[in-house]
Amino acid sequence: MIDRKSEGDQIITVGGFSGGSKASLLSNEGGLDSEDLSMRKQLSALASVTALLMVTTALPAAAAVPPTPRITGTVASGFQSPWGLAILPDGSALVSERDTARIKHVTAAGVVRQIGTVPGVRHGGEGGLLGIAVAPTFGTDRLLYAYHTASGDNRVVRMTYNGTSLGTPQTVVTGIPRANIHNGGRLAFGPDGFLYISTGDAGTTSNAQNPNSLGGKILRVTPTGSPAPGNPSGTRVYSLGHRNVQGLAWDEGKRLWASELGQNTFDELNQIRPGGNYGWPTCEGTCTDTRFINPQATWSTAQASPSGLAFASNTLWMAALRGQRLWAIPIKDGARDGSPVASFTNQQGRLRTITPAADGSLWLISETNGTILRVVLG
Ligand SMILES: [Ca+2]
Repeated sequence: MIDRKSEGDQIITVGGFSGGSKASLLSNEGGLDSEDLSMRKQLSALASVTALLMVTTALPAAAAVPPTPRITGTVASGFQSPWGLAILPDGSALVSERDTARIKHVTAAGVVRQIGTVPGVRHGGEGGLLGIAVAPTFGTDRLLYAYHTASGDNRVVRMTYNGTSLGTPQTVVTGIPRANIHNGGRLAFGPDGFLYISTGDAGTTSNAQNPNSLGGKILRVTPTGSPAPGNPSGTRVYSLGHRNVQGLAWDEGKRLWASELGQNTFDELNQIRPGGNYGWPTCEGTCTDTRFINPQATWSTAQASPSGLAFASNTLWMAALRGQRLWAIPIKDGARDGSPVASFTNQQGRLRTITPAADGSLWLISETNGTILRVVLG
């Protein structure tokens, strides 16, 4: 079957719960007839119950409850297909627009100004200008990194931002598989100073297990794009067996977490270990194959279809596209520490990105509304 479940752009309501933390029945977005659909629902229900029992029994006795997020205002609006959000040292931010290839500057007070267009971007489907990241050395080198779809691949480029405009891009990593779907696209510098890149399988599921493909991976590279020292295989690959990772965040113990879009059944939140194999395409969600690392949490694709991820207050905050909600997942010592809690369900449209801002709040992008919202915890 051709997989048309990508970021949940097609919505078919066939059941499922509207909220809460339990895995539930889910829709698929292919062209199955009702009989197939019914069978699939039953199978999915069985799988969901099994997965729920597995994760529930693994929880500690005194599970944490995450703080309650509140939207206290709109930082800025008027964006078209906003995707990436990077905070500059002065507390202002840069925003990338997927479809237009534009990058905009947003002051802490919310004043928006276009600073340039990234050349060579080829928007189509889920591809285009995706994640951006400010170099940890920005104060001296003024470098901005961007992940984008080009004519023949997905790639990472870097360019200067001198406070007024963008310089000419240099390539950092090329040859990441591209397609209309599953382009990955998140960029983040880790606490180790290296650049982490989330990729997708680009619709070719075998990419995820192929060590020679950059698709279906989390990559870890130096600021110039070479394999980072200490990578598990000496290549750029840091972890493999991913379908489409679009969220990266580190917790207080400098452990990496990633959100991943599932196919028809389970989206995933994973704690990422170097060299870890996360199972795709053999496994979607939790399974019993000991070669693979199971997710810390799963959701139906109707409840999540997750993109951006951020860490604050012992909690991971996961922006959901099709789910149109913000998930809070309490974590402790590298594991989930309670049930995920949903907020803002169906109130702000598709949520693309969430990032800790300089003012202590979280800035949350609504793709649907073209806005950045200010979220305060507690
Ligand atoms: Ca997996």
